[in-house]
Amino acid sequence: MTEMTSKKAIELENKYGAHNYHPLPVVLSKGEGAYVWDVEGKKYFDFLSAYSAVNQGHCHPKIVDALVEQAKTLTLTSRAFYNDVLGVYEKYMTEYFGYDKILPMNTGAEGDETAIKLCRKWAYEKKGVPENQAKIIVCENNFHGRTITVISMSTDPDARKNFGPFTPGFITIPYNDLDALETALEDPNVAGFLVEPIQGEAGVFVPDEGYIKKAYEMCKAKNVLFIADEVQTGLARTGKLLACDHEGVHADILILGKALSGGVYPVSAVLADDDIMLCIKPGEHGSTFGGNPVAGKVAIAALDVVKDEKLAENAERLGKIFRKEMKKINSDMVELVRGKGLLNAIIIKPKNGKSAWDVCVKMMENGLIAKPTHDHIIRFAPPLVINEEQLMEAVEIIKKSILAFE
Ligand code: IF1
Repeated sequence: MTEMTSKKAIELENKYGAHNYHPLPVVLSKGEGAYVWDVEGKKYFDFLSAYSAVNQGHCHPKIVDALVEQAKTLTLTSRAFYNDVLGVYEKYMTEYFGYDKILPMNTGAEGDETAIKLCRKWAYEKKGVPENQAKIIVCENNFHGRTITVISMSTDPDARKNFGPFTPGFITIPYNDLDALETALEDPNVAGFLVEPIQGEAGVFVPDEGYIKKAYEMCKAKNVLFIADEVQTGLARTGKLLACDHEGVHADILILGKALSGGVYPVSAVLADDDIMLCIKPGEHGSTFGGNPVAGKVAIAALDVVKDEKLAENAERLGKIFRKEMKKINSDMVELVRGKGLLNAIIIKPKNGKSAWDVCVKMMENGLIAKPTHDHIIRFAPPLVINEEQLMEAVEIIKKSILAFE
């Protein structure tokens, strides 16, 4: 095979792949820890972490070893039969997060879909909501995935345009607005409140202190399920194991994904206690790959790493340093810095026609990759294994890149 080049790789994708993304013009071919390398061998800090899927760092040896070992032994049985990994994985997960049961799936969107089905089932069979009348409250500017029902909850025109008709049964309220939640909770047919503890895609929108706790309490008072989508904020990203842990909230339904596998395999999970989880009976939900032996072994290794390497503590400590350094940048392009742990973002005010995209291209040239969201926001989310020395080196690259536009 002739030598692969970045140019050739981009041409191949343009010619043979759907155009459903607009990637930064960098072609990656190797990853290790906080670093990735492009086809030509140039090294970069990865400050996106595949949208928080590689919290444990690229190709973590312990997780890759678990993948390889199980892949050589038994990859998939389907759930038509038992296997010797799933029960062990389920016990590990329920003890790790403090729930009676787990429903294993593959992608984050499948996790959200599963949570919606569980919530509706519980509403009809336990809360007594009339058939087909269950409603779930969601927030404006949410991101929960790309399936038809999930985009039915979205307020983003790009996510919805010409994909209708949409799934009914969702009430949309402003994020971080307890009065709006209180009003929406007056509807007796409300079954659940599905919320991101921090809105990632919206631009790392951190709600007011106490919002999640108060929202949880208001839901409990109305016998409404509090459903936390921690696909992006979970697994140490915000400085605690779960973002809900910052406020001591134990969601009725917890949705995990992304870093549940350390980025080596699609693994997602929904956790709940028996009174909710046992509403789904045999044959009422499932997935070919959900809970497969490889996923189980990979997830156990990925969660061991989170605990053994104290990733939450590292994210908490280095996140504070990162935000302090970002606020020191002497440029009016930096309008705002916000985040929690190592999930951060800066709002870029365009200058001389230069935007967040131009800053990202400049950072790429300087050895750090990140991507804008919603035009003017740059999300910074390095792998949580990054150390202080690496972080400070990355901070210098970010500063230099922004000041290049002065
Ligand atoms: C893309 C965004 C982030 C998520 C939350 C569920 C899912 C996601 C909170 C669905 C997935 C990914 C999807 C990915 C880019 C990325 C993303 F920009 F799309 F919105 F992170 F912010 N809940 N987010 O963030 O999980 O089905 O993808 O496994 O679509 O390009 P998934």
